[in-house]
This record gives sequence, C-alpha cells and structure tokens, in this order.
Amino acid sequence: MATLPSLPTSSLPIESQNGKKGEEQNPTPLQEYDDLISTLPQHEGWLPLRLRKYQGSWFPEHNLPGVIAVQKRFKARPTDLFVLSFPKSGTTWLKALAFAIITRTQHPLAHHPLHSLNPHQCVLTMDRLFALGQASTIEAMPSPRILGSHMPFSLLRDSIEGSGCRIVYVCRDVKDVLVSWWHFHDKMRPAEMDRVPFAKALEMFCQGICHSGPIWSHVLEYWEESQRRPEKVLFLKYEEMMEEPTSHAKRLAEFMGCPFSLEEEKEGLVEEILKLCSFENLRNLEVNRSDKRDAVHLAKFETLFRKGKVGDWTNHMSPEMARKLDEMTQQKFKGSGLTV
Ligand code: PAP
Repeated sequence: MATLPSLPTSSLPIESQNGKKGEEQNPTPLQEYDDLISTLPQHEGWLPLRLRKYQGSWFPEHNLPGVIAVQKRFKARPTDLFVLSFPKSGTTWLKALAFAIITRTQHPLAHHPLHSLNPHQCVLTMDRLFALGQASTIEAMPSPRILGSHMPFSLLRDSIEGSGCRIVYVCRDVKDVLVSWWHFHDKMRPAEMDRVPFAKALEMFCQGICHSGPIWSHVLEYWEESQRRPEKVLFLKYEEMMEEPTSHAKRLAEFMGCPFSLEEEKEGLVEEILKLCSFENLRNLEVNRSDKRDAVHLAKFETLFRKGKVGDWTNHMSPEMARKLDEMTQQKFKGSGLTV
C-alpha cells in the first residue's frame, strides 16, 4: 500500500487543537472587507442568510469576508487535498469518506474520530475559518492538510494554481440540491420567520440567487478543470456514488495516493469504511443527533442528515417545475460533455 499521509491536524476540532475548549469560541470576525462588502448587491430572499453578490456568485454575507480573504491571501501547499462542492451536493459524505480513507492506518475504524465528530469537524471549511479570523489555524496545520469549501473554482484559482494540490469535487442532481437546500433553510429559519414558499425558492435558485449560486457555473468550472487536469481534479457525482459506493471509494483512495491493498480489500476494509460513512450510521451518532454545532459550522449537525436519497425532488416539484430546471441544466451544460 502506498504510504499514507499522517493524520492531518484538520481532523481535530478547533478546541481540541488548542487544548483549551472555549477559548477560540470567541473569535474576532474578519472586518477588513466590510466596506467593500457593503457596496455589493444584496438579496434578502433567504433571510436570515442575507446574500451578497461577489464576482458573479452569491454568498451569505457573514461568510463573504472569509471567501474574499481566501481568494486574496490563501496559498495552497503541494500536498493539500481540497474537498469541494456546491452546498447540499454531498459534501458531508465526501468529507467523511476522504477523511476515513486517508486516516485509516492511524485510526482503527472501531475507534475512529468520525464516531464522535461530525465530518465538518474533521475536514474544516477554510473560508469559515478565515471569516472567523482564524486563518492561523489553517497555517498551523501540518502537511498534508485536508480542507473543504463551497467556493467556486474561479475564486480559488489564484490560491491553488501551480501548487500541485489535489481537488475532489462532488456534484448532484440540481433538483435534489434545491430540495435539500430548501429544507435546510427551513430548519435554519427562526420561528418568527415565514417559510420561503418552494415556488419562490425555485425562482431564486434559477436566477442563481442561493448560497454559492448559480449552481451551473459552479459545477461547470470544476468539470472543465477536471477535464484539463484529471490527475489533480477528481469530479464525482452523488448519484453514481450512491449506486456504486465500493468502486467510488476505491477510486477516491487511488486518486488521493493511498489505494486499498488487495489484503485490505479482502479484509472488507472498503465496506467497513463505507458503513462508517453511511448516511444511516452518521445520522444516528450522538454528535449528529443532538443540538450540537461548532463555531465554524453554524448549523446544527442534525440538519446535515435529512433523507440522503436520490430523487426526493419528485415529492416537491410538479413535472413542469422539474422540466424547467432540467431544461436549464441541459442548456447550461450544452457542449461541455457533462451530463447529470
Ligand atoms: P453542506 O453543503 O451543508 O455541507 P451537504 O452534505 O453537501 O451539505 O448536503 C446535505 C445532503 O447530503 C442532505 O441531502 P438531503 O437533504 O437530500 O437528505 C443529506 O441528507 C445528504 N447526506 C449527508 N450525509 C450523507 C451520507 N453519509 N450519505 C449520503 N447522503 C448524505
């Protein structure tokens, strides 16, 4: 088996890294870009997440300082691995899988950190850390690091170009992404706020007005990069991963430079990792059932595990709505070679 990287510090929650729980739970949010952000177009349709449009994409206002800081200041290392996605496309699952695969020799699966930590605590979201004024946490991580983000490729390009780092990206049926996002928002909204009607959500989504939207350019940018540099950018589809999890876990391991040995395969390690990272297993863990959340990931962890199914859109959309979204997707991806 290829030599596995040592356990990245990103595997540990921030409080564990510093050993003083709570101290960095009062971070000073980054204010450097507040003047710039106050001039950007805004949209309140997804309140309490006010969105701002920055260089063609919409971001939650509270997180935009982090996005801009990553774009302007962050420099990837050659050994970095980035787990990237459009929100609600399978990020949590991919983070769990990548992390479990890469750390499998350090952590016997029976005592793996994923039993007690949410995948977002194992693979930290770098723009959130920058937004919280904790960029130094990322710098202090020993190589190899595993980091996550929902940032579009166009905003990350300068930070990663020429570094030799690797990227794993997951995309998902646009209709299921919208349904997942709509439910997530519903759980996030304060009781006094009205639910966003699904038809309005669809309309905003089609206009690209949603976290990291528009979805189509987000997906296309990573798709095109994966076509240009397949050895450095692995492009995955949620539906295909659900259909053939074993072959995808193996592919992921190979891409990350730590393929499963024949012995590991015979021992059933691939299946064990898949079980550990499965929706059912993760959802039922105490860390993901309770009201837990951390300073980095604002939402309660339980909101990340809803149904975990392919095709739930059929329970929310009329055939007309689905046709509209499918036609938009086909039109946007036309000529790219990408089918979803
Ligand atoms: P994020 O962008 O906030 O990180 P993300 O993990 O990308 O969220 O997406 C959440 C979706 O992934 C949810 O889909 P649903 O709303 O349609 O149910 C969630 O259920 C699903 N999900 C989370 N963990 C897993 C998993 N281990 N396997 C499959 N799907 C999962």
